[in-house]
Amino acid sequence: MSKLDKESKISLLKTMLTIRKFEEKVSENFAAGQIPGFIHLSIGQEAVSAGACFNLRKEDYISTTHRGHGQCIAKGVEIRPLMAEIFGKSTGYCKGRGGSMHIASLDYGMLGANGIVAGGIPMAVGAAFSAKYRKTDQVVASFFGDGATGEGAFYESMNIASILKLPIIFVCENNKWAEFSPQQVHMDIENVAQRAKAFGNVAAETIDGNDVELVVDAMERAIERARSGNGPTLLECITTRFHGHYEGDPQKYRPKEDIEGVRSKDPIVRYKTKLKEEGVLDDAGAEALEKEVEGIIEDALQFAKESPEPDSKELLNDVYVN
Ligand SMILES: Cc1ncc(C[n+]2csc(CCOP(=O)(O)OP(=O)(O)O)c2C)c(N)n1
Repeated sequence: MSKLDKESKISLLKTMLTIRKFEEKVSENFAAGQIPGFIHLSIGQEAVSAGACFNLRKEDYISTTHRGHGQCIAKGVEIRPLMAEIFGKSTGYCKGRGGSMHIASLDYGMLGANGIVAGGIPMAVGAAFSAKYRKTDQVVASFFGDGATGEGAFYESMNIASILKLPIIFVCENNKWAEFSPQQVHMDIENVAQRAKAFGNVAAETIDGNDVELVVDAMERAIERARSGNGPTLLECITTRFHGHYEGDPQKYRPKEDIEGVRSKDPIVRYKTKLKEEGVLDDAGAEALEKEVEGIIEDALQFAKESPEPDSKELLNDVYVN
């Protein structure tokens, strides 16, 4: 089990709270018509991002999906330009061109969110190859959903990573849904981790992804394996999507009990309770932490709202086709 000290535990809770409060604000503002484009939230899945990125270094790489705000935050990117990007403003990480689904911040090793399902996986393998070739000791974590494991890009990536023993961790956030299809409709096996067997040199684990310390532990093993040259791991984190596939999704396809039951699996409530039982945090400490996080999110929101729209004269800047 994890040997986390008090400071680390509070830091994990703070990361999860930051993701939750950030996304709740995004949800609110999207519903109010303040945010352009499509929004997919990871509310309920925060323990995967927070736990998986906890032991990554700033120079390590991640790639993520259309549901990637949590991983950006957990990797340490700044909250103001992240919020501004979602609002499509010129002060955003990609100057408002990327929006929610295409955030990248190379200074933090964040290679990109990706609207193409499984699209980030081969890019992560390329980064892992580069790290191995350059002998930089960097590792890469590539995040994707259970649905992405039906894509050819996933298999090609696993195969090449296995053959070349690349320093990569394939992190599957299995929330049991791919858009509007439950897992049993698109997979004839119980666990995504079983898919690793086809590749020889890929370690695999399935864990409760709503237990943040379990995620930290499993990632520690996977990072150690990757950094010591022993190759990739497929880490399947079972988790829960509280909201619909996209914001505004009425979820008519989803059984009522599934929607109503999700709150009982809240990874934040669970961790807060655990930390209180362990004496790491008391009520006043928890409240102060929440207030601090709310302040950070409120500041980012104001920054995003007050930031200018991109100038149409700059439309063709940073576009690399002719
Ligand atoms: C190549 C490709 N096929 C289909 C889609 C449409 N699409 C968007 S999200 C999604 C489901 C993804 O499910 P999963 O990988 O489990 O991620 P989750 O949404 O559960 O986080 C699909 C099929 C797409 N964006 N890209």
